Amino acid sequence: MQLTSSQLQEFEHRGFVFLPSLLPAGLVEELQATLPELLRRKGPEVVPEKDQPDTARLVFGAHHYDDVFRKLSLSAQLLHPVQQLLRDDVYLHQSRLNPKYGFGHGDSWAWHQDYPPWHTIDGMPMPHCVMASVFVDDCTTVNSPLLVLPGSHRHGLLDSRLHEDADGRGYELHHLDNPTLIRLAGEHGIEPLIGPAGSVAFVHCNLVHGSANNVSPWRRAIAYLIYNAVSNACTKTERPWYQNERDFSPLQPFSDPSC
Ligand SMILES: O=C(O)CCC(=O)C(=O)O
Repeated sequence: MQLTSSQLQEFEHRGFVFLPSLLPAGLVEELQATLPELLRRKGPEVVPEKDQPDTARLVFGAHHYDDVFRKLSLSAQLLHPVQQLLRDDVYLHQSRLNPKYGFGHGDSWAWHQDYPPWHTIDGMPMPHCVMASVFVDDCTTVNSPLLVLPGSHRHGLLDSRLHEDADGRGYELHHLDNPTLIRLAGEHGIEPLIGPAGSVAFVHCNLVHGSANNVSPWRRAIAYLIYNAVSNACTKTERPWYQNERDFSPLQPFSDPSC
């Protein structure tokens, strides 16, 4: 799987490139089958929804302890485009699964960029990092899709403030203020990323994104795999292994031809 030159240009210009139904159906079925056990997992790598201790909001690091996620993280469908976009060998800085349950249990995500905590806490030198957003479930207009501001990555690192709950919930999230959101949304618009399970959006780490509370009856799980260029390896170790990978060895695609 190689991106075309127009897809590479699209990534430069819009900050993401969306590939519908990229993954083989078999791998998507395996991901869906392994999800319930992952979502029952207990430990510091599982962050619950606020005021819902038994509902996972985020499951970090599944590629370390789940075979299907490990296979996904090494699939050529993800690795080759990311290597092309970053023009380098890559390692996986972080993976996280956001199940985004229905019936209002999957809470919203305020507008933010992902790069600030990686830069300030993990010591990632440059925004030379791509988030492969893998649709584990169908993402539609009604089950709270990921919303992006196309082209917003070109503003670089924006002023944002750390959410007051961030420390207590095991991850760090910087929120954009409303005047900045109004300005950027006016300039770039807002797009939902929608498509069937197995679709993948390759997203620049400075692209502004967020999502609403999922009040539909349908779960909307997305696995985010954060690939960093080996030449851009992180320099700090304050956060644990499941948020800030210590092994910077270049990843090689899994040899199974079905992946
Ligand atoms: O999955 C979502 O709805 C948003 C997640 C998000 O913004 C993030 O994990 O940075």
